[in-house]
Amino acid sequence: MTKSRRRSSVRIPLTIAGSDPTGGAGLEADLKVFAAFGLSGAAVATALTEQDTQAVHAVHAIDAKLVGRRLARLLADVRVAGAKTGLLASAEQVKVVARLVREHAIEVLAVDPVLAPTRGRAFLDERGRRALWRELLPLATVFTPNLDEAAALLGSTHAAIAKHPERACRALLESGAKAVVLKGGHAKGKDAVDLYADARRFALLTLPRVRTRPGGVHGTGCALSAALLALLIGGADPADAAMVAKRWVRTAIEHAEPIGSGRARLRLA
Ligand code: PXL
Repeated sequence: MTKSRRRSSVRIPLTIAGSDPTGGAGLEADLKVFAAFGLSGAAVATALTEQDTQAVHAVHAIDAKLVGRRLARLLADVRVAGAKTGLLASAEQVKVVARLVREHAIEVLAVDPVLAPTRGRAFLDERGRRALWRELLPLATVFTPNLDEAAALLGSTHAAIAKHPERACRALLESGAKAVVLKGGHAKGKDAVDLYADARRFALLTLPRVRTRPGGVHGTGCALSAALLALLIGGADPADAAMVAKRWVRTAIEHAEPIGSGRARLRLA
């Protein structure tokens, strides 16, 4: 019996990301963000994190072959409207995800280059970063590094990126990604400023800095890229989507709730 792929009109966003038991980041958070935008998502896990609200204590990568098989079976049957990647735990994982994104011609791809948690060991090593640059970023509709991630990808420093964010964006676009949102592109002052760039334009994404809860909040990066994906799937212009997603995450930060002894969890739903 041949299986015919469903041609459903339901728009399904896919997250390829790590699992966070606190529900504040990773695929658990992504699915909530999709739901908040009216979309019912699919998810393929790349790693099981041991974490609480204080820190990521350990990361257990899922075998890249298994990630590939789960993704391949899903994509052979279900047509997804777009995908985002979050935590990828090895060069092999990056490569298999890139191959399947290519083979299935996934046109909308948001890459959150999650290289390290705020507290805990790096998720992706140097080989993995090179694979991300060479294989996954050329397929990206948009990618969303913070200053540290941009510095790691460019072999530069946080300070140098912060000093010349436009130059950094141009260098980041050389990966082949269609657009970049450099988070914290202008880090100081009363405003939270990110920088959007694509081949034609730069846009400053400026909002008054929100007062976060003491101890900080967890999951903003995941929420931003999931919201971006949801908006891009809906056909939004990427620069507009970046600003709308940023505003949405700001509101989620304003309503963040403490759920444990450490960082507060964004209000995603
Ligand atoms: O915020 C980055 C991130 C992404 N994905 C998972 C995480 C974290 C940070 O802790 O645990 C699964």
